Amino acid sequence: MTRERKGAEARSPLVRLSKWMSLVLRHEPAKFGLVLDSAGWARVDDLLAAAGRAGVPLDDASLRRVVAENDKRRFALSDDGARIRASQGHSVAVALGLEPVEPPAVLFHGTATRFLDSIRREGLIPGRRRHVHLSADEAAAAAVGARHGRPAVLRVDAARMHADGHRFYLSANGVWLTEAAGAAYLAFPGDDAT
Ligand code: HQG
Repeated sequence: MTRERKGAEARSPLVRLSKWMSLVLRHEPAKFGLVLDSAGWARVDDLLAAAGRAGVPLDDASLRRVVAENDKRRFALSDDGARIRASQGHSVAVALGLEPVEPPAVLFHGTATRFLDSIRREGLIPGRRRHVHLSADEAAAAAVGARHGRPAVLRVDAARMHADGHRFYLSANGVWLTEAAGAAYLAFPGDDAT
């Protein structure tokens, strides 16, 4: 994504609302006076009230547009439409209630080249989030890596991790999640793939 395009996106009102919703529903509910339940759900009415207090122009219609139109489908509504949560990406402690599922044989993780030495030593760790985020799609992983700097895409031997007992989860918006991935399961750019 070019700098210009990124700037244009950041200026779009719905993107700005989505970023605020991510901040509140993934990272800082308490700062905005919001309480999430243990699975990460907030009452829509409470989120709208929190927005009002924060001076964020979020109303019921724009919230539902963000949910429906968000590029990565980051948010989900409960069946009755009364509650909302982020589908993944939390730093606050939530139990999303996802069932472990068998992953594709190979998954990808996008990162920045400056993290590679550390990842070779420690493997992939979740940092401030609850999970390591992986993608079935190499190009999508490259885009995630590019957010952090010069992108590098790692191949994750998900089949072997799964065989070794590591659990994988698929978020409602298609992101693969696992707790950590040891360096032995990773192939780095330039490694011999054979
Ligand atoms: C790196 C986006 C040093 C890791 C995306 C990443 C994703 C290490 C950074 C979601 C490391 C954490 C998450 C180690 C991992 N040493 N660095 N041992 N292990 N790292 O933002 O995966 O747009 O928390 O490679 O689509 O970049 O927000 O994680 O570079 O699904 O909806 O530490 O965010 O979704 O960065 O991105 P992040 P991420 P949204």
